[in-house]
Amino acid sequence: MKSIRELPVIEELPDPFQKADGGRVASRGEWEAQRAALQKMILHYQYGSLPPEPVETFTGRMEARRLDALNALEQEILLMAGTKEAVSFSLYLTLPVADAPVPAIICGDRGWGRVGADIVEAVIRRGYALAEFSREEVAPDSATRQGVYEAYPHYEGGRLAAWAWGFHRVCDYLLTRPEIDPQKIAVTGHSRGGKAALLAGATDTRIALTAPNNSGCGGAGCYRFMGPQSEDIGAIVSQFPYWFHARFAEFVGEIARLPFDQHTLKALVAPRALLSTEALGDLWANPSGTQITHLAAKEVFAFLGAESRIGICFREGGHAHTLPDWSALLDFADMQFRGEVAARHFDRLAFPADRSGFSWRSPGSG
Ligand code: GTR
Repeated sequence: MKSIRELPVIEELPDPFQKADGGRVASRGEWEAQRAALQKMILHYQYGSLPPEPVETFTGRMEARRLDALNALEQEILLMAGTKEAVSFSLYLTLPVADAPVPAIICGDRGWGRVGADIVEAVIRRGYALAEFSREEVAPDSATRQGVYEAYPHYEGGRLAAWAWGFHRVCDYLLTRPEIDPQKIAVTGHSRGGKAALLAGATDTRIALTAPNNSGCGGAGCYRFMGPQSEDIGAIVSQFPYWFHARFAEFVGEIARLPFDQHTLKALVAPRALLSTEALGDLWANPSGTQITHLAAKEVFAFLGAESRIGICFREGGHAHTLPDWSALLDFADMQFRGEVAARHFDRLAFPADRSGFSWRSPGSG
């Protein structure tokens, strides 16, 4: 990979169809290789690679209780992943009692407390399982090298990559459970948890639906185009350097040299489903820039014949993962997983739809 000085200045959003050899992707058959190259580039410059895949993800103790009012079962399971020095973290799995396998939603934000009872009820009544873990048990939200960093002492990636790995380990486990539909696993999270969920979905094709909430800078937001009062690379890297690979800080003041932007990360999810839920009052999370990455990533979804698989949903209000955000996710998931007619539109824009962020279009669209 090139050093930052060797990278060209690109003022607009970089073209995700541009190949390293100078050509441009022209057919769908070329996308898989292009996706792999883009993923490598994003991990190299921004997050660092994910920790190694463990030989096995296995379970320790399990406690279960019935939630009669919801006709559901709640289990607390200790998950262990790794080889010699296993990383262990707990998972709360709430399962609706059902005759057939159900879709599941993984959320990594349990360190901030369990998802509210109103949200659990909404998820279960809609026939989805909820799998909650705490990212901080996988790797602490600080520079301290614990959790996955103890199991892999030479591991250099930042916390977002370590947390994405945590989502993947929950996936490993859910795929062993006959109650879960293996084709219908979704991931979500709020803010820094949304950044981790987006990275998890971008890097693991077992994840069928990726739904970052208010994820902003380092997530679904945009580095090059920002609304007023948005968090930028300088702010995030000075406050949370350990979320990223050390190399990323070189782009502070040099953002036009970044060979991608967050639309590229979103594009890695295609043609699987992606929903960004955003709050208009959460200016720090750059809602207008998130609309721009949405429109740019949509070019890739359209190219792959999956235009209806990318959605964005704005609500009034501030920085929080609210019941309306979860309801939007459930509506979108019903549409994607169950072929239900959309209960709402997921392409309603909140800002003027000028596409000044990028001049390229998907190959073949003229
Ligand atoms: C902020 C940070 C944001 C966002 C947020 C959160 O302080 O600047 O990028 O991650 O924390 O996680 O709530």
